[in-house]
Amino acid sequence: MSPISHPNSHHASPTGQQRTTAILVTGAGGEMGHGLLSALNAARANDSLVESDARPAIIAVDIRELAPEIREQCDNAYVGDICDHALLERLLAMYEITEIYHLAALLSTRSEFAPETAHQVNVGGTLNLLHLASEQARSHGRTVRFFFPSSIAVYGLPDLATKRKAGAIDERHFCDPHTMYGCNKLAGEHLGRYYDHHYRKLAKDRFEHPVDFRSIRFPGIISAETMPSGGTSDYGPEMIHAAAAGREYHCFVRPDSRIPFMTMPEAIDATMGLMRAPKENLGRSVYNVASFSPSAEDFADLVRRAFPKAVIKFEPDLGRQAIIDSWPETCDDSAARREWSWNPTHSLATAFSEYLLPRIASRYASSTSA
Ligand code: AKB
Repeated sequence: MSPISHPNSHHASPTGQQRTTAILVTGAGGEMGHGLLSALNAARANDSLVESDARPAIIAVDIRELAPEIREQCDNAYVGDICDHALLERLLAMYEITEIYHLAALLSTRSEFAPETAHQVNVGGTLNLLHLASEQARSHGRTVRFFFPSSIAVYGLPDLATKRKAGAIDERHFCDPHTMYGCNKLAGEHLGRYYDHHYRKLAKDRFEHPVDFRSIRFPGIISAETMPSGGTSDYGPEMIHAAAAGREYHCFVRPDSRIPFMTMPEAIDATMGLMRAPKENLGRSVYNVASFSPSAEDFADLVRRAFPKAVIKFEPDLGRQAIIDSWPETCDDSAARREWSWNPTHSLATAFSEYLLPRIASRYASSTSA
């Protein structure tokens, strides 16, 4: 798929003579892209972005055309596949990329229907981006800071009794994923650590630390603005959005199912917090973050209270239920709190009262009134 560049009027497209300093966001059109691009533009506006003497361009790559409200937050956008080497070579020629936010991935449920494709995209694509970063570092002589969104899917609890007994899991335990997506995310973490600390270990012309790799194992994420697709934690956001839109919701997990969640603004804050942290403060490459761990019934109770006409039926899908039962009830995020001052914004109650309900109501009010 050939890349299509849409240079914004206020940022000249790169000239052949020089390379524009840039921040690259892959999968920009996905669940996190919307919020992350807003945060990156805000950080650029107040010059808090490090590693560049000029204000960097923000460029995006996605397999589909970006929606207008996302496209307008980028200086250039390319429609293409992160597995397309020709596309990545062109980006290498046109830009001096100083940071990469690699959001492009197939999520856990979708990956179970096409596991080999998931591996190609989730691991092959990540390897391509890490290689791009290392080539960039060698060509402009500076380490490229690389954000990799990992997931609680890297954890694999063997059964419900162990899950309930384990409580809050830290980054070193139960890393035995039951899904291809979890295997892919764990592989991505290891590849990132390799490029950061061990890349081309025996090469005579070795460039030390081409990549400054940083990763967060995200829980389920709930956005008031976007709907996830293809995830197994999607029952949380799906339930709330269905009630707001006046649709009956058939929940694919049991009422007692419990995993960690956070709001999208918290996920973006965590991403920016880790990426802005001084490297010397970081004792690891991969971090847990946690906010609240409700049961599906807890969600349903709050949804029914907010939307009294909501119809929510629990009809567990045994396969998706088994995935949720293998994920932890909650995660120990003490390393993130200690090393880069991570701190969640919400409890489940304030996530509803202060973020989800006000924002979702206006979203569906405007769409129903349109
Ligand atoms: C999924 O459900 O696959 C993702 C995740 C928890 O990483 N939202």
